Amino acid sequence: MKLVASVTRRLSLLLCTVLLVVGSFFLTASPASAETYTVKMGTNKGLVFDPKVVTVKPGDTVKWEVGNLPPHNVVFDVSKIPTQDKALADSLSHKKLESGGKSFELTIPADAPAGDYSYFCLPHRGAGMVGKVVVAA
Ligand SMILES: [Cu+2]
Repeated sequence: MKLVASVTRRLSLLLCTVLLVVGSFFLTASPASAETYTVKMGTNKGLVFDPKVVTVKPGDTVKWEVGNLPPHNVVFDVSKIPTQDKALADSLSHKKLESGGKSFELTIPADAPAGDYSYFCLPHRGAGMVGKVVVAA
């Protein structure tokens, strides 16, 4: 009887382990996992977007965080996006100037054409505060 109880205990432990492993697989393998990329606006490197270039897929999100030397914003350059579509550039842009501690996000539209999307910070463009979102196919 002692042996049966021991085997039953071991089997139930094994079953629990299998259920946990299989369950964790479903938790981590979330469907087509969209990513969020964070870009710092103004760092101890000065008036920069850091990182300067992020490569994303449609459905991913870019989060811009105001760092040093605010205010900052993000204006997509209509002449430097794949379709030169002013409405698209405007819809992607965050023209409101944001002060320290603020952040804002952009989810790349599912139908965004692949290519390079260059942007700048309006008050600091002349100082070289420019960045790029590369939308991969
Ligand atoms: Cu700026």
